[in-house]
Amino acid sequence: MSREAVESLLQEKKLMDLPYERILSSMCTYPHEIAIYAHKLFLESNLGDSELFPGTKEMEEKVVRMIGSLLHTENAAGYISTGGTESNIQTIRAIRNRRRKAGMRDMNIIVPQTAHFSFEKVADLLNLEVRQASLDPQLKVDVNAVERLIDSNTIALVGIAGTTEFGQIDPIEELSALACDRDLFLLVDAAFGGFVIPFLETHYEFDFALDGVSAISVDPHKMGLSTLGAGCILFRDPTFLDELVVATPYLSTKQQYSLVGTRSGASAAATYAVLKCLGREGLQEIVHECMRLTSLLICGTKRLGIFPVIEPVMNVVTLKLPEGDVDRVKKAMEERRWRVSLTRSPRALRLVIMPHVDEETIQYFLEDLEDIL
Ligand code: 0PR
Repeated sequence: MSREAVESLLQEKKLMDLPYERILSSMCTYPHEIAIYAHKLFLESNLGDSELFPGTKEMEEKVVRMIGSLLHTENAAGYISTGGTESNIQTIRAIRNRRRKAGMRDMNIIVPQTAHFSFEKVADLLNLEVRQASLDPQLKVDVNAVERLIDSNTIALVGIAGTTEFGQIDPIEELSALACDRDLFLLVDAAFGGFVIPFLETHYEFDFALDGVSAISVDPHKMGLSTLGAGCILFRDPTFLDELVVATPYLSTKQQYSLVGTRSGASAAATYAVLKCLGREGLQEIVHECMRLTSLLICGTKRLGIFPVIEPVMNVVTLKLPEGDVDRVKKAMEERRWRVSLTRSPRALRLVIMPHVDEETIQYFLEDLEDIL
């Protein structure tokens, strides 16, 4: 095919994809303009053989340090993963490998019922039992339930700082105390919340400031406005990275700790660029605007007699609708070109107020919701 023909084919496919403007179901958004610039500039860079790309490697190291410092330790070791799923697999794999070396078998980990479905992949790939702890009425994990599930084969606890469905923060402080007390690894899955919680007006303890937190997963490709394919893994104890190492004898780089081999440096560069460009102040502004719009949305729905399942902690809103209405409202919204999602339990309408949402969008959405109801 000619170049022009391929281009028009691509344009045709692009038109089939939805623009983000009316998408309220996604934890992704348009990357920041500087992220797009950086991504293009480092398109061919491969962190899987990082000695060939020392500039990219340096940016990755700086990102790990910057995110570490945001999360209260500059000495954390880690790398830019492909996203939250790889981060969850790799952090749990590190502790699994360490315990396996010590002779442990039939290991289990304990996650909240609200854990992301990536933990199903963790269970399958790592041959671990993943036990689900029940929640309290505010949809945070019940720490007593976690404690009851611990046995001599438990190697790790997981707390979520920004649950996928409800945007809730588990009681990480209590989980941290429990992890210290029982000598367990604690992973905080802050894939979504890592770039939100530090900038909220309410203060939450959820990061390395707590002694029991062993590892944190944060995704720059969600609220960090980076390009897709940017997660970040951080271990408090750098020796956990050694548990993931394989030798790569014929490469210029002699070892690798990432799950994937060839690994795009573009999303690492994009993340570096956004952090440098926005800094904490810029990120805070974005979070504050998302939270302002979240409040506006909630005020509007309350006026319609629709109340949230929990008062939003971050920019995730879940709305209680009369039994039987949830599917009808979702379908009617989709007919009006909105994209919304549903939670599993309790069943509710779920909206994520990402940076691509503006005040006008909230108003149009509320008008359509009123009309449909
Ligand atoms: N941990 C948490 C708390 C998450 O919310 C997610 C993804 C992950 C881990 C896994 O991250 P990756 O998808 O980067 O591997 N949460 C979103 C979700 O499942 C991901 C998403 C984003 C899905 C945009 C759809 C979408 O349009 O809803």
